[in-house]
Amino acid sequence: MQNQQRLRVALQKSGKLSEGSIELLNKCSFKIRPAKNHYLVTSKELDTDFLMVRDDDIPGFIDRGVADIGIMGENLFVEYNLGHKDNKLAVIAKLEFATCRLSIAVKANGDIHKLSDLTGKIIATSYPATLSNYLAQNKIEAKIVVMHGSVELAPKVGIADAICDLVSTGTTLKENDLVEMLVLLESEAILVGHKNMSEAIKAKVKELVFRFQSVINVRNSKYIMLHIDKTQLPKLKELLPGYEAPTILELQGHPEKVAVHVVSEERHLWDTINKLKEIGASSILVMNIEKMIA
Ligand code: PRT
Ligand code: ZN
Repeated sequence: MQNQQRLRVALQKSGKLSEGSIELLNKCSFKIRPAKNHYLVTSKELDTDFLMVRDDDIPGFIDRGVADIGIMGENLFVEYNLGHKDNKLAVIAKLEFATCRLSIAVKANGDIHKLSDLTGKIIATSYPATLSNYLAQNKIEAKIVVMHGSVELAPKVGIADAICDLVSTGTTLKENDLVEMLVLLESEAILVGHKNMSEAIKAKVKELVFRFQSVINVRNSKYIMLHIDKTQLPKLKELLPGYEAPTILELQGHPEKVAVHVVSEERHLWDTINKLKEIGASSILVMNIEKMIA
């Protein structure tokens, strides 16, 4: 695609979003190799400039028109929206990585067990707007202490009675003798853009989203090839609900058998393979899929 205006994409330079963002873009042919002191990475693909910044700066970059689009956590998007009325941000696509949740957690053996117990307590968080909005909606009056990192430490050192922070596996909470009490929001990486883009930039973003979707659609799928007796085909279709009808090919010298190619969800892969063996499938090959264009 040839057009004059460069596409400016803000990415997290280093952190929980950067690896997933770069992996996704590289699968879409961008060939990004971030280096320590490189804050601007250029690509010939769609004539793109990548601005490598802290995630906290990404919404502001897009809002002020310094970047056209950017990848951020939904949690940050929500926080920015609440703190910046009339901003110019719009969600373009969900990217299905960096999933986590913003939760309130309390001391494992403490006296806070339910939302109403937070009345009059102190809660430490890096998400003050989201938390205060949630407390107001639930008519809870509590004090919010803003911290920009190590939030899990706050109850231990007596700064707060509870925390409101991101949780993924829950290991950090456990290590700090905290338990998750309630979830404020579920989050994943999202592609966000400026509400008013030129037609040239819109066309590039459309192409980028198409490429992202081709990768995301098959992220949890495998391409399975196997040999099987023709009489077992009805059972096989039950075991491998593919996106499309499976490809069935004759096997030379074995008129009773066929080769089957199918795209299938990875979720229960080993379980499925065992069931395939039970109905006599052989030469089972399982392959990764990079992209699938519908
Ligand atoms: O330096 P910079 O400002 O760019 O990075 P940062 O340190 O502010 O952010 P970073 O990289 O920690 O997170 C960026 C985004 O990744 C977040 O805004 C979320 O959208 C997403 N994300 C996904 C997470 C997590 N999972 C996550 N687990 N962000 C943070 N965490 C932290 C959490 O704060 C807690 O300290 O990991 C810890 C909990 O993890 P578990 O697995 O022990 O539960
Ligand atoms: Zn940050």
